[in-house]
Amino acid sequence: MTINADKIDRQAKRILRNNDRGGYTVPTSGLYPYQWNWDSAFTAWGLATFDIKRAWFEIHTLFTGQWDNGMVPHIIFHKRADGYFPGPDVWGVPRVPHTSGITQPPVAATMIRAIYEQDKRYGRVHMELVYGRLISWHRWFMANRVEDGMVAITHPWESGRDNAVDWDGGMGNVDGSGVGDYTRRDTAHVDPDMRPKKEDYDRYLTMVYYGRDCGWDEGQIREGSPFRVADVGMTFILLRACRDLLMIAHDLDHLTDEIEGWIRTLEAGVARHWNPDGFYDSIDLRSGDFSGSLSSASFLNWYAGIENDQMAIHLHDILDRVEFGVPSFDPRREGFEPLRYWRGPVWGMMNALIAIGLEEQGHVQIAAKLRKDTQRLIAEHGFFEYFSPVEGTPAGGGAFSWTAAIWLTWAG
Ligand code: 9WN
Repeated sequence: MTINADKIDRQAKRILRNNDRGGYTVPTSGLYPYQWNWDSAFTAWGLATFDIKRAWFEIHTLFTGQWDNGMVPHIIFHKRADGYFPGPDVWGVPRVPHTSGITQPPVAATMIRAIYEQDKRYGRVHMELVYGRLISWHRWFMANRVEDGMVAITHPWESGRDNAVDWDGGMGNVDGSGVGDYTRRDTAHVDPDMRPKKEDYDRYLTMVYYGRDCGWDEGQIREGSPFRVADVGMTFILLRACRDLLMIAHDLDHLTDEIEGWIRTLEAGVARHWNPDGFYDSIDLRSGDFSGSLSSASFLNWYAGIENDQMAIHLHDILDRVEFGVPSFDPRREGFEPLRYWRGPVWGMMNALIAIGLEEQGHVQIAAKLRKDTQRLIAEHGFFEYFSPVEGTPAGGGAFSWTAAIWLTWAG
């Protein structure tokens, strides 16, 4: 198939414009009608390819959601919108703009650095404004979430990989039976077979109610929460983000000791994520057990600046078995579901992060393959939320912002 890159570029830009709600961009119209944290960071990176002013605006609106303790929430509910559950009333966070009570993978420093480096003259003042915001967010992570150098999550939604196999053990401790009646909205927009199951949702809500009943107090949640898992994806992403923040600090002539300390701590944590079965893995902090899940997040080691030969062997083996990049769960394992959300499908932005890391570490051929795979998926099927890594079947929401953004920045 010949790819008409100009036409697809125009479509990608149109998607970002259409998903603009005035200063912030929704992941996709209908299914996700608010500003999501890591979606917004990817989107800003995409916007920067054609409208740098709007890209910085996206970043500033994201930080209007930042809590006084530094946490940047996973959803900012700027305006009332129907069609998504749980909304601001359920989270019960007493601030405006309303937000959720949990965070999401901190790709922001990395995306912001890319935007800044694209036009430093224009970006300098924005970078100076945002720098302190990033520092406080990372400091919040280090103080509240880093245990033995690994980043703990308190809810699967924080990982950005909602129903990944990584959380099965930890979610087994959560009793979802008392959650009562509620109406999901996601399954009204997309095929329920491509979304988390009802028993997953019952537990997600139980954990939202738990956090709300703790008044979102980090200490209380750390002590009592039934779900606390060291997320290998979060550890890699925060480590990478700290490295980018360090570069920004040098550029702005800020002190760097604190960030250098964070990097050392997280590097030590990466070693603890090594499952003796031979791959990077998440760990249930309540039981101490590894999740036993080789996922796309396991392959973020290069993105975090960490070389590993065994991971390279796994990567080649897995890519030989599927057509379109890195699946969200190991296709060699029972339980691989090519169309169920984070239990098998391939996500364009995960391919992008993995490939960026691989290329930086000199694995240029495999990085180029991931890019080509992603390019084909988008060119042949459109800007979907995710795809089957086996057939390329598009799934989830369409006209998706981060898929458009990675087309403009990396895949296209
Ligand atoms: C819950 C918006 C978000 C992404 C996540 C993805 C999905 C939400 C949901 O959509 O999560 O946050 O309702 O399923 O898993 O990565 O940020 O695109």
